[in-house]
Amino acid sequence: MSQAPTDLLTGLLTDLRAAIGADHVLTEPADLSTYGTDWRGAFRGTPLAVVRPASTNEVSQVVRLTHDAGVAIVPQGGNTGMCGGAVPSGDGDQIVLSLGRMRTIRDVDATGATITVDAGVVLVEVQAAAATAGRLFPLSLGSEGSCTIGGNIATNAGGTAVLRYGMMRNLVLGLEVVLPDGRVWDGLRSLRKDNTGYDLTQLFIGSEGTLGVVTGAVLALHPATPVRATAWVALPSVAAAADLLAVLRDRAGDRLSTWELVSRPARDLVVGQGVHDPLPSSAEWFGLIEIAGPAGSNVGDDLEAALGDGLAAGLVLEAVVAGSPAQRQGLWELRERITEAQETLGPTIKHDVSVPITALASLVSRLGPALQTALPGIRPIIFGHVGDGNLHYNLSRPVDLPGESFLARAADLSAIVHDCTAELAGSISAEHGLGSSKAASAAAYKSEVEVSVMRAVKDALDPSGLMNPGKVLTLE
Ligand code: FAD
Ligand code: 2HG
Ligand code: ZN
Repeated sequence: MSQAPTDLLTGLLTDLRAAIGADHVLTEPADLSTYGTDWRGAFRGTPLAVVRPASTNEVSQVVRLTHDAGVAIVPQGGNTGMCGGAVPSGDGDQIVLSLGRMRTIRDVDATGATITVDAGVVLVEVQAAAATAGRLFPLSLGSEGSCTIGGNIATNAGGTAVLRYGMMRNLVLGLEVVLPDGRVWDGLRSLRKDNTGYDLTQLFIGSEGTLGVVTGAVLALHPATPVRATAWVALPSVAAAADLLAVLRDRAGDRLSTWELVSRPARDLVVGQGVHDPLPSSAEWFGLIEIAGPAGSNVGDDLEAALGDGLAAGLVLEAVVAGSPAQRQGLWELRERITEAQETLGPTIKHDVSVPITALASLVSRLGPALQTALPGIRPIIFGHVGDGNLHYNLSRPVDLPGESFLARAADLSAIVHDCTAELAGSISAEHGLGSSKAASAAAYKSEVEVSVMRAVKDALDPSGLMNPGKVLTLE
């Protein structure tokens, strides 16, 4: 429900229309509902308005006007986030600032191996521009057709190539940011080395829109890897998946780009929805391996040797290797379709945890019985980036339990997952961030010292608390 705008808010909307054009200040209920709801419908808010500036200068004007009016801003990219970070509160008093009109690729430098883009450019467009220049932008996510570079930066996104290239923070060289008072920080440097004090670029990465609005970025490109060898394997256990990482690395070195884990219920779910299963094994665990290299490289030999070692050591039960691009695509679908497939089981209680790789098996073996005891019939759909020690331990309701009753149990079920993760020296958010849904939990698992330093940083940059309030840090 929308609040009746006061004179101040009416004046603000008039000023915003003058700054960026009336067509780009949205107040129709249908627009407010679209921008106020995340892609799953799991988080719903009510924006006061949605603003769609087209340039850094316009973003700066918008932020200055809202700051002066004391109105909070919620930056939004593709709205594909998992934790409600881009969704405003339900009070009708926050403005969603969409970067959707900032879609320019400003520069591609194949020699310097950089690309400079607006924050609203969609990830797949950056990948394509890099490929056209004979380079690779390696960030790879299931949402790459809709998520934006600004969102990837704000969440420090991970994905399926982290074990080779690192997370988004390893791929960003420089940033342009509109600060909470409207000033523009131009840090669009393409330097590989720059030790001139505190690293502001890294500070903004992963800050989920709570310290400023990212408007542009210089990203690092990598050599293209057109030759790929891809396998789908059946595994005896999670411990074997962790051990196989060392075998894969021994054979492929840094050419190993993907090592993903899929549980049997997750595999069965996507296969049940029509994805071809080339390995109808009754194993409990499966994995997707990809090794990639430049033209002329023998990644196929590396993969074959690694699979041979894995089979001999009992770490792999069976394997199938893609023989064509279409088959490769089919294997990737077994992994990438899980998120969407799980939504058909009712509401999902998501967990994005990481532990040291050697503790993965322990995490899984402890959580299974604990969750079944807490809620008999609960259906864990487990998958993730095993090479990074990162599992998505997602929960679906027992078949006979209504979705709402299941969601009412979210706090105690998540506490089981998060407590166990913490006992194993892990993190309760490996790659999705905290948003609004995990801010309180994160504070509970961090030391007072760490939380107070984070608050000090927030207060220094955003003393009025108007930049995405209630995300990352709880409201006090
Ligand atoms: P949004 O959802 O719009 O926003 C996310 C956060 O960033 C919010 O806090 C928002 O306020 C802030 N923000 C957005 N743009 C800006 C900006 N320009 N300046 C400042 N703050 C901003 N994530 C992974 O890490 N790994 C995965 O493998 C992965 N796979 C996914 C698969 C699917 C099918 C889906 C739906 C999501 C997946 N995600 C994954 C989550 C999500 O796609 C990423 O978090 C992505 O980085 C979010 O980008 P976005 O543009 O959609 O951001
Ligand atoms: C993935 O790895 C994403 O596919 C999505 O991070 C995870 O659905 C999820 O929880
Ligand atoms: Zn993931």
